[in-house]
Amino acid sequence: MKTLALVLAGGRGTRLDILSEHRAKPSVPFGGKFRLIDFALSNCVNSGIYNVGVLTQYLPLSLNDHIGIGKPWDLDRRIGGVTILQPYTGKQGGWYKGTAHAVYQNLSYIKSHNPKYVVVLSGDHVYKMNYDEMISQHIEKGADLTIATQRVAWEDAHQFGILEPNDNMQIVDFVEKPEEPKSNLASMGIYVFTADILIEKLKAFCNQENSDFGHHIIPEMIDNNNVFAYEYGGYWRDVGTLKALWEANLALTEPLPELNLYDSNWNLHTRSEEKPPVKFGAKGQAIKSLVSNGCIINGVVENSVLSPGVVIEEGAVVRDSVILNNTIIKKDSIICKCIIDKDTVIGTNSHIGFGNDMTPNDEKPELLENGLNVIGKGVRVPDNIQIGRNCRILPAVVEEDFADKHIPSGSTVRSQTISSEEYIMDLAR
Ligand code: ADQ
Ligand code: ADP
Repeated sequence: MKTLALVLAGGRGTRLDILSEHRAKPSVPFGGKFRLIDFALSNCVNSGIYNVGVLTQYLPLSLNDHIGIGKPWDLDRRIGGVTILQPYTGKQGGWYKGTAHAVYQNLSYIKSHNPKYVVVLSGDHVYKMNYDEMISQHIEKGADLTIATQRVAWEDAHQFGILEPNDNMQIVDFVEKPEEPKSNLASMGIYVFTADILIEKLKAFCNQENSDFGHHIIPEMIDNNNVFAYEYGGYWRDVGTLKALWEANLALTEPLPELNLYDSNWNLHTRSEEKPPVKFGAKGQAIKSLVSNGCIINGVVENSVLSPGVVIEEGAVVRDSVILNNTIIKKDSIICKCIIDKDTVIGTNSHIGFGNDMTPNDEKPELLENGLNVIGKGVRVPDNIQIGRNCRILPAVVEEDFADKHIPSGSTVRSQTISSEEYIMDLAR
């Protein structure tokens, strides 16, 4: 039985705001040392699937760099292994439009593997899953397409493909992102296709650049083929919003989180940088937190997730926050409920997440209304600044907005990014 996995990694992830502005959503960091795509790739190898194509599109630089030749996932193989599939720009090609169109553009890659089954996955979901069990059900039911499903909260149901199976789990109805959902059984965007049928369907849709699985292929197949639901009861999150990303990260600090990263039967592989061990100073402490390699902790960290190379200086306090690689929190600063992107420096004696004013963000009220602040990559926040809640601090060429020492809740401000020389000097201090 030969299975090929195709990981859709081209999404823009607009609701992750500045975190996905310079990187594709699948390469957004997660859980300290990982990136979102590590889940799909690790699930593949943990399910025994060693032929994996990753379809990229939007800002693939950090994704390409991360995946490389696939060594951390044991996918660096002479035959098979991982292949990064960029959109063609040739005569018939162009940028991928819909998801099915993206797969269609790689028909020759699919055919070259001559698979019996094709598993189509999203590169930006957080979950552990053994695809083998789903493929077994697919074979057992004589399915042409099997869709993994999970119950979601009713208020979120409109964001998903919603389906209805009969008693035999055959899907009789499917609506992509319905305005008024009739059920809360959602498609997880994980599909097992019988390869011949997938190829036949893709060819039939070749003229539609916007063709995607949810809007076109699935409804058509429900009318004309055997499409079954596979019920998945385990942990699964589409961390599509800043709030969902923050919550899923912080959930990892619980004593027994739903997602166990320490399960030796299911290893989550990633490309790790060589960094020295975490170092705690005389007054350094971390409570209920994940602290990655290369961090230096001289202040206090509580209920937070720190990526590699983060420095917390003496007197600084970090609470309920996600801090990405190589960020420096300088002396006596207080950080509450923030997501801070990589290579950022927070000046001395500044307070981010100040007070209880919950005014939603002026530019993105729907994204920041629960008190969370987000700070972009490479931003330098000066000393002695107070920043309220629901604020966005964006990287900018020219520092504009820190004339005032107090940034009220709900603001969007721009701050100069630090130059690499300045940053290295900071590190050396
Ligand atoms: P969405 O995730 O909203 O819903 P879509 O935007 O089509 O659907 O993205 C699916 C995946 O493909 C994402 O991982 C995205 O990053 C990637 N992607 C999108 N366009 C791409 C392109 N042109 N090239 C490469 N990759 C691309 C889907 C289903 C729903 C289901 C949810 C579950 O359509 O039915 O409920 O997933 O999260
Ligand atoms: P991310 O913020 O997603 O982690 P990285 O810092 O890993 O991105 O960068 C991804 C890739 O992009 C690396 O190969 C890095 O060298 C390259 N890169 C990052 N910033 C720049 C830049 N300003 N110009 C050119 N290449 C860059």
